[in-house]
Amino acid sequence: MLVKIKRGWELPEHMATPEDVFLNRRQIAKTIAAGPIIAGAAPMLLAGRAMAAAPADDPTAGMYPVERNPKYKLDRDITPEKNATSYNNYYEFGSHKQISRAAQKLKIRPWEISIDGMVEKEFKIGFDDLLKKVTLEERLYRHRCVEAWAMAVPWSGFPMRQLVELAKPLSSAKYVAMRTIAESKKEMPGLRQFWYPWPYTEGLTIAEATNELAFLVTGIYGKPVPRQNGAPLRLAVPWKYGFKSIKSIISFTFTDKRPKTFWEALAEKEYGFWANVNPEVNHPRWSQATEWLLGGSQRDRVPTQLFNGYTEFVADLYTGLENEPLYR
Ligand SMILES: Nc1nc2c(c(=O)[nH]1)N[C@H]1C(S)=C(S)[C@@H](COP(=O)(O)O)O[C@H]1N2
Ligand SMILES: [Mo]
Repeated sequence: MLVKIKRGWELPEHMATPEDVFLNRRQIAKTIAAGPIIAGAAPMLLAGRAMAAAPADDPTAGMYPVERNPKYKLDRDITPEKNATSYNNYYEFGSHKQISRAAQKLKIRPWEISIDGMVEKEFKIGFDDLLKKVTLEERLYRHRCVEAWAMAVPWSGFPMRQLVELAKPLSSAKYVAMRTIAESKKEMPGLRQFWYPWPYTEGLTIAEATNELAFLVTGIYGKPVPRQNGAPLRLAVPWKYGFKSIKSIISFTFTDKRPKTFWEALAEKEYGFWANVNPEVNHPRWSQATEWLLGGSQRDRVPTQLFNGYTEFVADLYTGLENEPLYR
């Protein structure tokens, strides 16, 4: 049934080459009958319509900026804030990139997070109470979308390991599954696209979740993370394709079964559980050898790196798993 649908989830195919991006943008503009037709260097033009990155109503605004952890270094400039906060993937608000305005409808308080499944004792915790139990820091991370665009941003947040420690998983738990809020079609019009397997879910092995790089994000550019980037709590796993970095998380479920993720449920031959970045393993429909940087031109390509440049941190997570499809 999904195979026949020529919308939403097929768009990444067209995003792969500059020519197709251009064509496809015109299609999108027509399809959604909204906004100007965006040509050429789309991200730069879009900058003019960028949303403010720090919602004035965010009760955590006073907590930022937090101290930068100097351990995580970039090999490229930080992406301009206006680009990272106005060119987004967040399908709950629409299957295109210009969702930042629509995302302002998301209600981010109260925000209750459920810790459940194979843990010593299941519990729920409000986001603001969770913040009192963790230590925030800033990290500069690269981000590589499976569609071949990339950015480099200063995230604020805390190591996911801290959340796993609070959760106290049983030793039999092997994975942690995460879920995005999907409560209101009014707030999230993308939920009306019934052919997607809502809610958006993702998962990691416990070993991945406790790797030092796995980071739970609460801020960006020294401010609370805005809704379009996944407020109030989203994941950043920079060695994996961007779709693993699930936004607006409401639950962490510990389990001994590998969770089926949103993109896997949609197109398992194209988007798998592991989704580690590898320039030598192409997507079935496009090359992963290079990427373009938000804020720049789609014609200026830079080489993609194995594990998005984070091999030293994560390579040992995958020994013994060589027969798994680790790179999609
Ligand atoms: N809930 C949810 N999380 C999501 C997505 C989404 O559509 N819904 N898109 C993913 C993809 S494909 C990418 S590349 C990143 C984009 O994050 P950004 O908009 O902050 O750059 O979010 C990921 N997390
Ligand atoms: Mo992505």
